[in-house]
Amino acid sequence: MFRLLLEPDGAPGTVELDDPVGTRVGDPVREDGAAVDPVEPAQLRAQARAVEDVVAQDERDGLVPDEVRAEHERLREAVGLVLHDVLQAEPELGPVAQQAAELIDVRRGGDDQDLADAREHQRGQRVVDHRLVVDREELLTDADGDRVQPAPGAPGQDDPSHRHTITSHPGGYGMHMHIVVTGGAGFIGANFVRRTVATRPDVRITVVDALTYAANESSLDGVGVEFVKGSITDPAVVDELVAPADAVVNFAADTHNDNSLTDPWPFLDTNIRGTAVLLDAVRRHEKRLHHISTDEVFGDLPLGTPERFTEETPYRPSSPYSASKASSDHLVRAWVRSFGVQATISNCSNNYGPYQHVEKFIPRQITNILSGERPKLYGAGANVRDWIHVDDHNDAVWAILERGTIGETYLIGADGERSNREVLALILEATGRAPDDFDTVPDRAGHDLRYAIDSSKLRRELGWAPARADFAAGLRDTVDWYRENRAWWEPGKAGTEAAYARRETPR
Ligand code: NAD
Ligand code: TDX
Repeated sequence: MFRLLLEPDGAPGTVELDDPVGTRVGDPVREDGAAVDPVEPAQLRAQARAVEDVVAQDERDGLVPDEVRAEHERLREAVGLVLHDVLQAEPELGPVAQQAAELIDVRRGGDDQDLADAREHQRGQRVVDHRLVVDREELLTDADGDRVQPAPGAPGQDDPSHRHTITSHPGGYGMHMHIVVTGGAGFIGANFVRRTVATRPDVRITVVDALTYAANESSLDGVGVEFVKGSITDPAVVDELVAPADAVVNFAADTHNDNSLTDPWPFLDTNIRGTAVLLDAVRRHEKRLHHISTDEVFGDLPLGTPERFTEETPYRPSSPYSASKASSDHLVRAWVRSFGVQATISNCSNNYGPYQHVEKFIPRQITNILSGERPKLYGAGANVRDWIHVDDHNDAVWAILERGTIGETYLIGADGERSNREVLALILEATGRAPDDFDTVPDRAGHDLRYAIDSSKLRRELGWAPARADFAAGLRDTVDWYRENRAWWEPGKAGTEAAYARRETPR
């Protein structure tokens, strides 16, 4: 058991420890190693409150969960600074504060009035959606029966040497790592959250998502994570979320090339300014950032050559979308070099899998067929994309988070080059349609010809390899998922197709 002695402004004070832990600790020292004035602990002791008292007070005050967690973080930092190697004290602190947070979650229930109350309490317009803060056990019985088993020997599990290490250095996380996932209600982000929750029970996740048209809150149904509706362009929201976290994984972006040709401005705002706001926060709070980017920053490659993108390929983006993603990558590198921000970048090829918006190529064609419409191929369908299953992408993100070198970029790809015509042929086959049962529509302006990723650095240095490299099998699973989850995609389908019809109907 220990007792925290805090200075009134929340600065690290000191700690009293009972034996036997106490005998392992020398005199209290400050963060810089200097001895604490012996008079100070006595003064601090006079003002001190026990941890239980602090938590009980929080409960009485009805603090919203993030405020409790901020307090928890403050207490934890106070302990961590003084006692770098006796963090076994932390598990006692964690559950106490966590239980208080959960209690308050439960007490607040989930009706609209509670949400309105929560809004009043939130600084910076934060909205905590308590409907998503549910028992973590639920996630292990995935609604689809598609339970993902913990990977054997996954870092941070059953590894006593990591159990109590709390640090913002890669490879050193372990129990209680707390990550902020931006864009977690979108396609890749939601898959990342679901997979992380299912395979890494000791990682705590806070999702922040602006819930643009591209988001689908129901992608996180049954997943026990804190959900915050907010924009990465809002410094107050971002600052408050980053402060208590260990790391940020930035999936949030405006992502559809076709939309960026119609209206580029939201792309510049979220993808560029939003990334800058995140960088500013992780710099201030000295937190780890992993920035998710795309292979489209490299422009395109000629058809029919063996050439592939590498980490050294110069940037040559074609569309407003890819130019905004390229800008965001440059900002990350600048913050790493100029300010020592602890960041990594990954550039991935085209993802496919469940929970992808029906505006994107593969889900659009599948859901057209499932709605009795014909698939729509741009131009002659000769353009080549390098497909990767979303789970393989997200496993690579974890490899980089845990083992990546700060300041480095990693390309993620699964050697999945296929022309759009070839992909459509597989979809038609999987749905029992004739090979010619599709329409061709006017081509995309500035349409990139071919993307191809050389991911050998990631494989060599971090030991990652795609587990779902059989594209045809992954595509069949994806067709099945859309077939079985009509309620997920049907509400947005007609609106998406109406917008496409305006663009694709020759005038
Ligand atoms: P998506 O469009 O499905 O999801 C993006 C999410 O970000 C949405 O939930 C949206 O509401 C949210 N968002 C948008 N603006 C926001 C803001 N200002 N603040 C907070 N949240 C905001 O996109 P996706 O396909 O899941 O892509 C995720 C990331 O991966 C993006 O950065 C994208 O550039 C990158 N990427 C995607 C692919 C792909 O094939 N889909 C490939 C490589 C890289
Ligand atoms: O109806 C269609 N018909 C068609 O032929 C659509 C929607 C697309 N296409 C073609 C255009 C592309 O060559 O299919 C290919 C894939 O198109 P999208 O799904 O729009 O993806 P793409 O433009 O390649 O970009 C995707 O991969 C990289 C993501 O949307 C980006 O966010 C990611 O960065």
